Amino acid sequence: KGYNVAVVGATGAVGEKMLETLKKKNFPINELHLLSSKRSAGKEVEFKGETYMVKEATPESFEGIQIALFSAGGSVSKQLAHEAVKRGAVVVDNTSAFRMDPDVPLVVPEVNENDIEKHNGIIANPNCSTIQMVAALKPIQDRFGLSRIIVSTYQAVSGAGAKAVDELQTQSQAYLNGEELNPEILPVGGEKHHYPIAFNALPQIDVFQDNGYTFEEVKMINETKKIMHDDSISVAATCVRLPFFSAHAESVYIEVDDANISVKDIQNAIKEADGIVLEDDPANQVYPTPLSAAGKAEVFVGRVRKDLDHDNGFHLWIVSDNLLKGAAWNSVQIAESLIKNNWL
Ligand code: 11C
Repeated sequence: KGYNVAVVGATGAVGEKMLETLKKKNFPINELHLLSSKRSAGKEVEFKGETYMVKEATPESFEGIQIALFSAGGSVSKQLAHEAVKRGAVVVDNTSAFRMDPDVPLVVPEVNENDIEKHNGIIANPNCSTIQMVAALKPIQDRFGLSRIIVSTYQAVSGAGAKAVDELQTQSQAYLNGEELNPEILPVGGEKHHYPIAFNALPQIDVFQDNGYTFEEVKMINETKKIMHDDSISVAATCVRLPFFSAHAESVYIEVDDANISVKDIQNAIKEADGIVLEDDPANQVYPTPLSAAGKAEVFVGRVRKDLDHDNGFHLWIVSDNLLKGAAWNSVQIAESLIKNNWL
């Protein structure tokens, strides 16, 4: 049996990965509808050997759709997700439009799959940098308790969209040719000031909030508490954009409740968790990197160390493909769970 599936934002970077993931997982599809904003409508996209015309998403596009995967930006989701639900679809939304809405489950299946059951038509997919962190920390929280997280991110340019990817490419070539860099996109498209990303590090992802944190940092803080069902965990984040294309890396300091546990205990918890791969062997220089994780669906963890001053403190290095587990793969996992558990 197949389902009528709509992919909204089918021509975008995440949309492309959605289609790749649906194909890879052999998702049961009856009809596939590829939708986009007006700007990208009319493009042709191939899926499993067939060519599909991308159509402009309108409220009527969702007649007869059972599952709608949205990744066309927050404004499209705000405009059309409820229209899709009204017409009987369940929406998995990859934008930040509804994530903190108490009526909308925010889900990483390895962490809080059962929250999906409570949906009222919309399920939110968290921010990419949040997803990989909570997926890796959940087995630790379950076994040893978790009271504090301090994270610094090393994020790929693909998280900022196709134009940022082009900007890194063009600037890298210009830099090596000794030409002017002319930054126009990063750190944030709509902001007044732009800085070069090539051979640089930008400590701003998304816009600044009144408290001095960027919106990316605020997302990591708030989403983590919601997904892990614990408002009492202290979370602090510093999010940084670096000049590579795919997969986000994170240096994470955690404090667990149990001060008697060892690095081995943490490693074993990670090793036994679904979807998480331990790559941690300093003697043989084994640890994950953005290049080694790109294109893969798992979350990779290495460099597990005990803090030298705090018995309950540990450091970890967490890497995952931001467009796969951080976006498309997680969304399709949610859709699979809806089907498997009869929660549609
Ligand atoms: C980035 N994390 O790397 C962002 C992209 O809320 O889904 C994803 C934004 C989001 O710039």
